[in-house]
Amino acid sequence: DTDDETGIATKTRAKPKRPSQFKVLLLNDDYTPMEFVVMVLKRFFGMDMEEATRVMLQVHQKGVGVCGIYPYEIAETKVNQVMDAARQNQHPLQCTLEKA
Ligand code: NFA
Repeated sequence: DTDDETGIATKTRAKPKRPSQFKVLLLNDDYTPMEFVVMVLKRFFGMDMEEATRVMLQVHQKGVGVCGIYPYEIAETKVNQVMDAARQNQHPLQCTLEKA
């Protein structure tokens, strides 16, 4: 770009950035049934039984686990889908976002 006042070239163009990615995290609690967590991971994150069970157990044992990494809008939609399903079934399951 060229500065209007001085004619000196200045860097005002935006750098082309990749769309930022967000981790969708699932948090452990003492009450949500393991089967419900597995169902959520299969339904909203496209996991098969084996992967869903592995991620559920990781959350159960370590307190938190990554369900997937997505662009912001998709990650937000998945958090809302999980939270809606948990609320409808009266489970305290918590799902949140974190910048990857
Ligand atoms: N800790 C829950 C139980 O023992 C299972 C669970 C796993 C809950 C992963 C939330 C996330 N019923």
